[in-house]
Amino acid sequence: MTARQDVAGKPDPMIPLDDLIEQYGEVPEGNFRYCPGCGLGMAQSALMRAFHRLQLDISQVASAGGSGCYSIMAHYLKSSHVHGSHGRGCAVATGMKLARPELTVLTLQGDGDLLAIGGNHFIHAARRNIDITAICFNNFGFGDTGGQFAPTTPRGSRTATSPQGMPEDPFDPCKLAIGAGATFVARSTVAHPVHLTKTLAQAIAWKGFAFVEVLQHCHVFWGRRNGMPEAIDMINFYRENSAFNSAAIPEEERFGTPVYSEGGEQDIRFVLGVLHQQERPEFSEQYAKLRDRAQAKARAAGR
Ligand SMILES: Cc1ncc(C[n+]2csc(CCOP(=O)(O)OP(=O)(O)O)c2C)c(N)n1
Ligand code: SF4
Repeated sequence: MTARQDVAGKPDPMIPLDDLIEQYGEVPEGNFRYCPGCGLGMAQSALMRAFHRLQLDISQVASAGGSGCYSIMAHYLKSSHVHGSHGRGCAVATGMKLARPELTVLTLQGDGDLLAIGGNHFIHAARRNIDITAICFNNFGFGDTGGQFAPTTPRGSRTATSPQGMPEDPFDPCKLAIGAGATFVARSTVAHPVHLTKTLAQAIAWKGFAFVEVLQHCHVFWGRRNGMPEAIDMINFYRENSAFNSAAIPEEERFGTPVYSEGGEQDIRFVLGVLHQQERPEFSEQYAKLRDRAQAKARAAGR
Protein backbone atom coordinates (compact mmCIF):
# COMPACT_ATOMS: atom_id res chain seq x y z
CA MET A 1 0.00 0.00 0.00
CA THR A 2 1.31 3.49 -0.76
CA ALA A 3 1.44 5.96 2.13
CA ARG A 4 -1.70 8.09 2.27
CA GLN A 5 -0.97 11.80 1.81
CA ASP A 6 -2.91 15.01 2.32
CA VAL A 7 -3.48 17.62 -0.39
CA ALA A 8 -0.07 19.22 0.28
CA GLY A 9 1.63 15.84 -0.22
CA LYS A 10 2.39 15.41 3.51
CA PRO A 11 1.47 12.32 5.58
CA ASP A 12 -2.26 12.61 6.16
CA PRO A 13 -2.91 12.98 9.92
CA MET A 14 -6.53 11.91 9.36
CA ILE A 15 -5.58 8.54 7.88
CA PRO A 16 -8.32 6.08 8.97
CA LEU A 17 -7.41 3.42 11.50
CA ASP A 18 -8.10 0.61 8.98
CA ASP A 19 -5.45 2.02 6.62
CA LEU A 20 -2.98 2.47 9.49
CA ILE A 21 -3.50 -1.12 10.56
CA GLU A 22 -3.03 -2.34 7.00
CA GLN A 23 0.30 -0.53 6.80
CA TYR A 24 1.70 -1.01 10.32
CA GLY A 25 -0.47 -3.34 12.36
CA GLU A 26 -1.59 -6.93 12.66
CA VAL A 27 -5.14 -7.95 13.51
CA PRO A 28 -4.96 -10.93 15.86
CA GLU A 29 -7.01 -14.06 15.43
CA GLY A 30 -9.86 -14.19 17.95
CA ASN A 31 -10.37 -11.50 20.57
CA PHE A 32 -8.07 -8.59 21.33
CA ARG A 33 -6.13 -9.36 24.47
CA TYR A 34 -6.23 -5.84 25.95
CA CYS A 35 -9.17 -5.43 28.36
CA PRO A 36 -11.97 -3.41 26.71
CA GLY A 37 -11.16 0.30 27.10
CA CYS A 38 -7.51 -0.25 28.08
CA GLY A 39 -5.26 2.72 27.30
CA LEU A 40 -2.81 0.45 25.50
CA GLY A 41 -5.02 0.34 22.38
CA MET A 42 -5.05 4.15 22.31
CA ALA A 43 -1.27 4.25 22.81
CA GLN A 44 -0.78 1.78 19.96
CA SER A 45 -2.93 3.85 17.65
CA ALA A 46 -0.79 6.95 18.43
CA LEU A 47 2.39 4.94 17.82
CA MET A 48 1.16 3.79 14.40
CA ARG A 49 0.19 7.39 13.58
CA ALA A 50 3.73 8.46 14.58
CA PHE A 51 5.19 5.83 12.19
CA HIS A 52 2.91 7.20 9.47
CA ARG A 53 3.87 10.81 10.25
CA LEU A 54 7.55 9.87 9.79
CA GLN A 55 6.72 7.67 6.76
CA LEU A 56 8.74 4.85 8.31
CA ASP A 57 9.30 1.63 6.41
CA ILE A 58 7.94 -0.82 8.99
CA SER A 59 10.44 -3.50 7.90
CA GLN A 60 13.18 -1.19 9.25
CA VAL A 61 11.59 -0.79 12.70
CA ALA A 62 12.53 -3.16 15.50
CA SER A 63 11.59 -3.14 19.16
CA ALA A 64 12.43 -4.97 22.35
CA GLY A 65 10.57 -5.38 25.62
CA GLY A 66 9.97 -7.68 28.55
CA SER A 67 6.70 -8.98 29.95
CA GLY A 68 3.48 -7.23 30.83
CA CYS A 69 0.14 -6.29 29.32
CA TYR A 70 1.98 -3.77 27.14
CA SER A 71 4.06 -6.54 25.54
CA ILE A 72 0.95 -7.73 23.68
CA MET A 73 1.35 -4.59 21.54
CA ALA A 74 4.31 -6.11 19.71
CA HIS A 75 1.99 -8.87 18.40
CA TYR A 76 -0.31 -6.23 16.93
CA LEU A 77 2.45 -4.43 15.00
CA LYS A 78 4.20 -5.50 11.77
CA SER A 79 7.60 -4.36 13.10
CA SER A 80 10.11 -6.94 14.38
CA HIS A 81 10.21 -7.48 18.12
CA VAL A 82 12.29 -9.40 20.63
CA HIS A 83 10.56 -10.42 23.85
CA GLY A 84 13.41 -10.29 26.32
CA SER A 85 13.07 -11.36 29.90
CA HIS A 86 11.23 -8.98 32.24
CA GLY A 87 12.96 -5.56 32.39
CA ARG A 88 15.69 -6.27 29.85
CA GLY A 89 14.24 -4.28 26.93
CA CYS A 90 16.99 -1.64 26.99
CA ALA A 91 19.75 -4.28 27.12
CA VAL A 92 18.27 -6.20 24.17
CA ALA A 93 17.66 -3.00 22.21
CA THR A 94 21.29 -1.94 22.80
CA GLY A 95 22.45 -5.16 21.14
CA MET A 96 20.02 -4.65 18.26
CA LYS A 97 21.21 -1.11 17.61
CA LEU A 98 24.90 -2.05 17.71
CA ALA A 99 24.37 -5.01 15.36
CA ARG A 100 22.03 -3.15 12.95
CA PRO A 101 22.59 0.61 13.38
CA GLU A 102 20.48 1.42 10.30
CA LEU A 103 17.29 0.21 12.05
CA THR A 104 14.90 2.41 14.00
CA VAL A 105 15.03 0.77 17.42
CA LEU A 106 12.43 1.20 20.15
CA THR A 107 11.76 -0.33 23.51
CA LEU A 108 8.15 -0.93 24.45
CA GLN A 109 8.01 -1.33 28.24
CA GLY A 110 5.64 -0.99 31.15
CA ASP A 111 6.47 1.22 34.13
CA GLY A 112 7.03 -1.85 36.31
CA ASP A 113 9.19 -3.53 33.70
CA LEU A 114 11.31 -0.48 32.81
CA LEU A 115 11.65 1.21 36.19
CA ALA A 116 11.56 -1.62 38.76
CA ILE A 117 13.31 -4.81 37.60
CA GLY A 118 14.71 -3.04 34.50
CA GLY A 119 15.82 0.18 36.20
CA ASN A 120 19.52 -0.57 35.94
CA HIS A 121 19.41 -1.33 32.21
CA PHE A 122 17.37 1.82 31.67
CA ILE A 123 19.74 4.24 33.41
CA HIS A 124 22.82 2.85 31.67
CA ALA A 125 21.24 2.95 28.21
CA ALA A 126 20.35 6.60 28.93
CA ARG A 127 23.89 7.32 30.14
CA ARG A 128 25.37 5.88 26.91
CA ASN A 129 23.04 7.98 24.76
CA ILE A 130 22.46 5.10 22.38
CA ASP A 131 19.99 5.88 19.58
CA ILE A 132 16.96 4.09 21.01
CA THR A 133 13.50 5.44 21.75
CA ALA A 134 12.38 4.04 25.11
CA ILE A 135 8.59 4.21 25.43
CA CYS A 136 7.28 3.66 28.94
CA PHE A 137 3.58 2.81 29.28
CA ASN A 138 2.91 4.10 32.77
CA ASN A 139 -0.31 2.76 34.29
CA PHE A 140 0.82 3.29 37.92
CA GLY A 141 1.44 -0.39 38.60
CA PHE A 142 1.94 -3.96 37.44
CA GLY A 143 -1.14 -4.60 35.29
CA ASP A 144 -0.48 -8.07 33.98
CA THR A 145 -0.02 -9.67 37.39
CA GLY A 146 -3.08 -8.11 39.02
CA GLY A 147 -2.30 -4.49 39.90
CA GLN A 148 0.55 -4.58 42.44
CA PHE A 149 2.31 -1.29 43.19
CA ALA A 150 5.32 -0.16 41.12
CA PRO A 151 7.88 2.66 41.49
CA THR A 152 5.35 4.96 39.76
CA THR A 153 2.33 4.33 41.99
CA PRO A 154 1.09 7.67 43.37
CA ARG A 155 1.51 7.90 47.14
CA GLY A 156 -1.78 7.23 48.90
CA SER A 157 -3.39 5.31 46.04
CA ARG A 158 -4.69 1.79 46.58
CA THR A 159 -3.28 -1.22 44.76
CA ALA A 160 -3.40 -5.00 45.27
CA THR A 161 -0.32 -4.73 47.51
CA SER A 162 -1.15 -1.41 49.17
CA PRO A 163 -4.85 -1.80 50.06
CA GLN A 164 -4.60 0.95 52.71
CA GLY A 165 -2.80 3.33 50.33
CA MET A 166 0.74 3.36 48.96
CA PRO A 167 3.09 4.66 51.68
CA GLU A 168 6.08 5.34 49.37
CA ASP A 169 6.76 8.27 47.07
CA PRO A 170 7.05 7.35 43.37
CA PHE A 171 9.79 8.23 40.89
CA ASP A 172 9.15 10.92 38.37
CA PRO A 173 10.26 8.79 35.38
CA CYS A 174 11.14 11.87 33.29
CA LYS A 175 13.32 13.34 36.03
CA LEU A 176 15.04 9.99 36.43
CA ALA A 177 15.69 9.80 32.66
CA ILE A 178 17.20 13.29 32.62
CA GLY A 179 19.37 12.52 35.65
CA ALA A 180 20.64 9.35 33.96
CA GLY A 181 21.64 11.22 30.78
CA ALA A 182 18.75 10.79 28.28
CA THR A 183 19.08 13.49 25.64
CA PHE A 184 15.36 13.76 24.75
CA VAL A 185 12.69 13.42 27.44
CA ALA A 186 8.96 13.97 27.03
CA ARG A 187 5.62 13.10 28.63
CA SER A 188 2.15 12.69 27.17
CA THR A 189 -1.05 10.78 27.84
CA VAL A 190 -3.51 8.64 25.90
CA ALA A 191 -6.14 11.29 26.64
CA HIS A 192 -4.19 13.70 24.37
CA PRO A 193 -3.89 11.56 21.20
CA VAL A 194 -2.69 14.26 18.80
CA HIS A 195 -0.07 15.46 21.29
CA LEU A 196 0.96 11.87 21.96
CA THR A 197 1.38 11.14 18.23
CA LYS A 198 3.53 14.23 17.68
CA THR A 199 5.60 13.55 20.80
CA LEU A 200 6.30 9.94 19.79
CA ALA A 201 7.26 11.06 16.27
CA GLN A 202 9.67 13.67 17.69
CA ALA A 203 11.24 11.10 19.99
CA ILE A 204 11.65 8.48 17.24
CA ALA A 205 13.25 11.09 14.96
CA TRP A 206 15.72 12.10 17.71
CA LYS A 207 19.34 10.91 17.33
CA GLY A 208 20.28 9.58 20.76
CA PHE A 209 18.49 8.10 23.75
CA ALA A 210 14.92 9.41 23.74
CA PHE A 211 12.51 8.66 26.55
CA VAL A 212 8.73 9.12 26.41
CA GLU A 213 6.51 8.56 29.42
CA VAL A 214 3.04 7.67 28.15
CA LEU A 215 0.41 7.92 30.87
CA GLN A 216 -1.86 5.00 29.95
CA HIS A 217 -4.71 3.92 32.14
CA CYS A 218 -5.34 0.53 33.69
CA HIS A 219 -8.90 1.23 34.84
CA VAL A 220 -9.32 -2.48 35.65
CA PHE A 221 -6.72 -2.64 38.41
CA TRP A 222 -5.69 0.92 39.36
CA GLY A 223 -8.79 2.88 38.37
CA ARG A 224 -11.29 0.51 39.98
CA ARG A 225 -9.45 0.63 43.31
CA ASN A 226 -9.25 4.42 43.24
CA GLY A 227 -12.77 5.55 42.37
CA MET A 228 -12.32 5.53 38.57
CA PRO A 229 -13.76 2.19 37.41
CA GLU A 230 -14.40 3.13 33.77
CA ALA A 231 -11.85 4.01 31.08
CA ILE A 232 -13.56 7.36 30.56
CA ASP A 233 -13.06 8.23 34.25
CA MET A 234 -9.33 7.88 33.83
CA ILE A 235 -9.26 9.78 30.55
CA ASN A 236 -11.02 12.65 32.33
CA PHE A 237 -8.56 12.31 35.24
CA TYR A 238 -5.58 12.79 32.86
CA ARG A 239 -7.29 15.70 31.11
CA GLU A 240 -8.17 17.46 34.37
CA ASN A 241 -4.73 17.03 35.92
CA SER A 242 -2.46 17.81 32.96
CA ALA A 243 -0.87 21.05 31.78
CA PHE A 244 1.19 21.61 28.65
CA ASN A 245 4.78 22.59 29.27
CA SER A 246 5.56 26.25 28.69
CA ALA A 247 8.07 28.89 29.74
CA ALA A 248 5.49 29.99 32.35
CA ILE A 249 5.97 26.71 34.25
CA PRO A 250 9.15 26.94 36.37
CA GLU A 251 11.72 24.17 35.78
CA GLU A 252 11.18 22.58 39.23
CA GLU A 253 7.40 22.42 38.70
CA ARG A 254 7.69 20.34 35.51
CA PHE A 255 8.29 17.22 37.57
CA GLY A 256 6.38 15.74 40.44
CA THR A 257 5.72 12.79 42.71
CA PRO A 258 1.94 12.44 42.61
CA VAL A 259 -0.08 12.01 45.78
CA TYR A 260 -3.57 10.61 45.26
CA SER A 261 -6.41 9.93 47.60
CA GLU A 262 -9.96 9.50 46.42
CA GLY A 263 -11.98 12.36 47.82
CA GLY A 264 -9.06 13.55 49.96
CA GLU A 265 -5.82 15.49 49.71
CA GLN A 266 -4.40 15.38 46.19
CA ASP A 267 -1.26 16.76 44.66
CA ILE A 268 -1.21 15.75 41.03
CA ARG A 269 -0.25 17.71 37.97
CA PHE A 270 1.25 16.03 34.93
CA VAL A 271 3.28 18.48 32.84
CA LEU A 272 3.15 17.30 29.22
CA GLY A 273 5.50 18.00 26.35
CA VAL A 274 9.22 17.94 25.69
CA LEU A 275 10.88 18.44 29.07
CA HIS A 276 14.51 18.12 28.06
CA GLN A 277 16.69 18.12 24.93
CA GLN A 278 20.48 18.07 24.81
CA GLU A 279 22.97 17.30 22.02
CA ARG A 280 25.59 14.70 22.96
CA PRO A 281 27.66 12.13 20.98
CA GLU A 282 25.60 9.03 20.16
CA PHE A 283 26.97 5.69 21.34
CA SER A 284 26.51 3.41 18.29
CA GLU A 285 28.42 5.92 16.12
CA GLN A 286 31.24 6.19 18.70
CA TYR A 287 31.34 2.40 18.92
CA ALA A 288 31.55 2.01 15.11
CA LYS A 289 34.48 4.46 14.97
CA LEU A 290 36.37 2.52 17.65
CA ARG A 291 35.66 -0.79 15.90
CA ASP A 292 36.84 0.56 12.52
CA ARG A 293 40.03 1.94 14.12
CA ALA A 294 40.77 -1.36 15.84
CA GLN A 295 40.16 -3.30 12.60
CA ALA A 296 42.42 -0.93 10.60
CA LYS A 297 45.20 -1.38 13.18
CA ALA A 298 44.80 -5.14 13.05
CA ARG A 299 44.96 -5.13 9.22
CA ALA A 300 48.07 -2.88 9.28
CA ALA A 301 49.71 -5.31 11.68
CA GLY A 302 48.85 -8.18 9.31
CA ARG A 303 46.49 -9.83 11.79
C1 LIG B 1 11.84 -12.09 36.11
C2 LIG B 1 10.35 -11.98 36.17
N1 LIG B 1 9.77 -11.52 37.32
C3 LIG B 1 8.44 -11.38 37.38
C4 LIG B 1 7.66 -11.68 36.29
C5 LIG B 1 6.17 -11.57 36.40
N2 LIG B 1 5.61 -10.47 35.67
C6 LIG B 1 5.08 -10.64 34.43
S1 LIG B 1 4.35 -9.28 33.84
C7 LIG B 1 4.70 -8.44 35.26
C8 LIG B 1 4.21 -7.04 35.48
C9 LIG B 1 4.47 -6.11 34.37
O1 LIG B 1 4.08 -4.81 34.77
P1 LIG B 1 4.42 -3.59 33.85
O2 LIG B 1 5.78 -3.70 33.32
O3 LIG B 1 4.11 -2.34 34.57
O4 LIG B 1 3.46 -3.80 32.60
P2 LIG B 1 1.84 -3.82 32.54
O5 LIG B 1 1.46 -5.25 32.75
O6 LIG B 1 1.33 -2.91 33.59
O7 LIG B 1 1.57 -3.36 31.14
C10 LIG B 1 5.41 -9.22 36.15
C11 LIG B 1 5.86 -8.80 37.50
C12 LIG B 1 8.29 -12.14 35.12
N3 LIG B 1 7.59 -12.42 34.01
N4 LIG B 1 9.63 -12.28 35.08
S1 SF4 C 1 -5.09 -5.31 33.14
FE1 SF4 C 1 -5.02 -3.07 32.87
S2 SF4 C 1 -3.18 -2.64 31.60
FE2 SF4 C 1 -3.68 -4.83 31.43
S3 SF4 C 1 -4.94 -4.99 29.56
FE3 SF4 C 1 -6.34 -4.81 31.34
S4 SF4 C 1 -6.75 -2.59 31.53
FE4 SF4 C 1 -4.96 -2.85 30.21
